[in-house]
Amino acid sequence: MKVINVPSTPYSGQKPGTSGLRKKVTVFRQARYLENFVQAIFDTLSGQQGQTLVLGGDGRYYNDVAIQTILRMAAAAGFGRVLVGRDGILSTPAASAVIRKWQAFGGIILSASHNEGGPNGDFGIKYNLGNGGPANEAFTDAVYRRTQEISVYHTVESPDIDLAHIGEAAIGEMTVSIIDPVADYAELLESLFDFERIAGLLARPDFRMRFDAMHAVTGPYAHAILEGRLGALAGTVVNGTPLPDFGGGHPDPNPVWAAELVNALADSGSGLSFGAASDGDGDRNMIVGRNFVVSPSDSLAVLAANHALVPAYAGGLAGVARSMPTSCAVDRVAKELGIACYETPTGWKYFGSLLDAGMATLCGEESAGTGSNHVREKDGLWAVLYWLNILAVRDMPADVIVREHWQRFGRNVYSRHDYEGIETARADRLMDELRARLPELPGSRCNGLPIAAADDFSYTDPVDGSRSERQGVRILLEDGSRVVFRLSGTGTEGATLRVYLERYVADPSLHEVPTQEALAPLVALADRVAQITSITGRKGPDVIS
Ligand code: VG1
Ligand code: CO
Repeated sequence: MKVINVPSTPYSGQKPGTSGLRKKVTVFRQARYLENFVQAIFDTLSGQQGQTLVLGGDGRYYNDVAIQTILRMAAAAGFGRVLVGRDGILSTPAASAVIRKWQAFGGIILSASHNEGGPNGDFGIKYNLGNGGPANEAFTDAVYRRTQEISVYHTVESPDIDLAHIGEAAIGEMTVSIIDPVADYAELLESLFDFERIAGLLARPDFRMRFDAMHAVTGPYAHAILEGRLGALAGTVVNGTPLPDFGGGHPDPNPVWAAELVNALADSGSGLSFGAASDGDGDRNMIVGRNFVVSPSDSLAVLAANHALVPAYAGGLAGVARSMPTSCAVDRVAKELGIACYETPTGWKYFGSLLDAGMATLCGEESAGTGSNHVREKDGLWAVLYWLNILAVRDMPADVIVREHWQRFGRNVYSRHDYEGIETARADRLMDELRARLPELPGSRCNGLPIAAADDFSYTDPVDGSRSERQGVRILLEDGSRVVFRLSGTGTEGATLRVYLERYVADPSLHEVPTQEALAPLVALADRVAQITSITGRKGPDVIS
């Protein structure tokens, strides 16, 4: 096998964000762009000679081209074997499951997740370690540094591998194993949940479910697991064939981009009792009851509170973890269970050390991500099956389960407001000015609301002691309400400002007040404190979830 050394020069801006490197397809298609980044990953690793790499993606535009490039470079880097999903498909949680099951050295996942796809859409790439989880900040920082000094990448000459059929091929001395992208993952999920009971629920004539795969990667998984192993009616899974451009939409399961599903569940004529959706790469979940969208923060709390009903977790939870902007609903459950609740920065990579150390069993983010120690990624279908397992045992609709939860624990009314595509300079100014005001806020009043504390969140990993600074501005009111501000680290155009709003309501007679109404005073405070309208020129958010 002859390794070819191709001279290269650095590109600026190859800095991984919240979850890997995400850029427009047009950026990734520039000569040597992908190669530089992949080489930087391989240069940052050590000891990969003869080892196994897992490779796959969400099937978006450019997936096929990138996979062939990476296969050749993996051969040049000395990997002994690559496990690649058939047709280059692997959902993010499935990739994590495969890495763990086959004790691979690591994995490369090609996805820009919930971002739109197609020739003018987004592409992304991230590296996962041998524990199956996203590489930590120390690793991604090292990769970034390497991209800034790269002068050569290594590849081999070899024709494209046909990935359409399960089997083995070779590139030089490296074996390419084309695997069923669903099998290992489905087997893992079956080991966690009461499939018999869920199948019983799905067979009931009065229970009808719809799963919207949003033309993204979960289609084949949902077909095989829900309609195949669990016997749900054919047609339960909609938009179930992955398309390179996701049918022109954003594969983002929120009330805006999954409006069709939400509307179907609000229409009593549809006969549907339960709805769910997942995102581009299959790690997010949306749970919808009849005329009721479950807030992801509530979902995490409900899953924790009901863990005893699910075989894999019936023995108890070691602890739970949530990202900082996620509502504190799960904290109340943890308190009652007498277990620890960790608060981490945004992004799944921060949960890995807690899961590895056995300190947390369930983790979640407000952005529709929930998961457990079964893999090291958030997992969309896992969350859907967890909910189905609870519904099957408790024999109640999803909305009743959430309402009962509020009765018991109180309700953390919660919403996120996103201002997308803001000019970067303006967004930076907004955050800078907000940060500058932090010292004067505690003890002051804004719009009549007394501010108790204000800071810029920083985190020290309790396992390895690593520190992450500037992870979002928090304003805490005297009544426990919170407003959090941060800029997105997954966008590819301008900046996205995320404003997270939370208010705790104990009184059950107030639980049905519409969310936006209940949060209106906080929305006004957020605008005033951060000068959102005046700096961005926007009248309101683009997406409310
Ligand atoms: C967003 C979410 C974050 C999530 C990340 C990756 O990041 O807020 O909670 O972990 O996306 O999710 P940001 O930096 O844009 O706020 V996924 O499903 O896009 O991989
Ligand atoms: Co995702």
